[in-house]
Amino acid sequence: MRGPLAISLPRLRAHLETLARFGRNPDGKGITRSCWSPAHEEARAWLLDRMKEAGLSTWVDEAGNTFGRLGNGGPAVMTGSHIDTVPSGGPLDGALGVLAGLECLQTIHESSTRTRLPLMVAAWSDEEGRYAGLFGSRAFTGKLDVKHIPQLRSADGERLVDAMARAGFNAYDAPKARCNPKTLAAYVELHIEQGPHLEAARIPIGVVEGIVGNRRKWVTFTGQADHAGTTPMAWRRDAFMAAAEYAMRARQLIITKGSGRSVTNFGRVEVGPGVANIVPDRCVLLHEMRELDPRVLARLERQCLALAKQVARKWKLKVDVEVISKTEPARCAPRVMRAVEAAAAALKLKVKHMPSGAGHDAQNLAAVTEAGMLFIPSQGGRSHRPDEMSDWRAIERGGNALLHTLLTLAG
Ligand code: HGY
Ligand code: MN
Ligand code: MN
Repeated sequence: MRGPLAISLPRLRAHLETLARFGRNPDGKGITRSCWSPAHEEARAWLLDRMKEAGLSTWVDEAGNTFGRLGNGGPAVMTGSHIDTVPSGGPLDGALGVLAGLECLQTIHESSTRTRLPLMVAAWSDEEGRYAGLFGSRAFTGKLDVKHIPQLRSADGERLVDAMARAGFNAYDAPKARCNPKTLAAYVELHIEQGPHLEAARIPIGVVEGIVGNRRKWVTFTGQADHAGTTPMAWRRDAFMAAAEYAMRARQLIITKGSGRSVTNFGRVEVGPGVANIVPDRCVLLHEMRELDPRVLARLERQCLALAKQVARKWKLKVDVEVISKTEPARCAPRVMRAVEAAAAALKLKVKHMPSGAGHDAQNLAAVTEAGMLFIPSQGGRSHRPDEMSDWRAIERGGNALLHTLLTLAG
């Protein structure tokens, strides 16, 4: 008597280890596979070959999203994640969801298991937002504002239009990737937790209840260059000092006035002219804040804008706040959460219901179909760093829980 349908961990492990080689840093530590980069495009070509080998029909849309499909007729049950990484990232963030999804569809195909609805797996472009957060799923769900496209650029100034052209895409065509929601029945994404809670609770599967929203901005303080030796301290209109005060006070505001779960980060600071003996006249902060409750997020955004203006007035200088990307919080669909619970129960795996402090493409898919996520534990809660990893047993459990969730949703 055969047990329940199960994925092939050896095959999934081989695919994860192969994908991890695309964009491996020269020192062997960490992976840098930014979207549209040569390493990313080689990885995309490799993924398309694996999808074809698995018996899927494949295509790439105008926003650079890569799809594999099993079966036709009727709205599809979709899974997926992303194959782009942060700089010096790990082997599982995104890759797990794409390759476990592929493994599930291949297992279903090879076992000739017939589902009522077709199945799809997607690799969404630029999830990590080197140019704009969750770019591919934003375009697919009709949330891409085409007038923003010319300004979208990486933190080191490369325009999205140029990066996409280099990979053979026309950025201005990206909005054509918008889907017809009627072609979708549900979306479920497997991802590493990227935090410590599942491992601490010794629970193998996380059922995600909601995904935080995010506000990402450039905050630029413009003061006045002066001689760093002769200018009296009280006269200085020091852009760096204003930015430093803003950063510390914004962090305090988000901790004390947020929901208690609200978080904020300053991932990059640029100071100009950038020499020892000139008082800085320009300081640019890359500032993001995250929160599950949309009202709290909107309030924190307003309060931080008011704080920036207040600090600029105090230091007698200008401030400019430019929105890079806005992603709304999303609640996961009860039907998808129940399907994850049923799959875990069938596999005798305990579950923990939890929010996601990381952003994910699922929060965009939630705008067009019933969407949800399941997590597996991250070793030490580590992610967005070279030593991001999960146990292979945890990966196998996650892959099988995804498989049975898809079978439940696809009937
Ligand atoms: O930043 C995030 O939350 C995700 O890893 N892109
Ligand atoms: Mn991710
Ligand atoms: Mn990530």
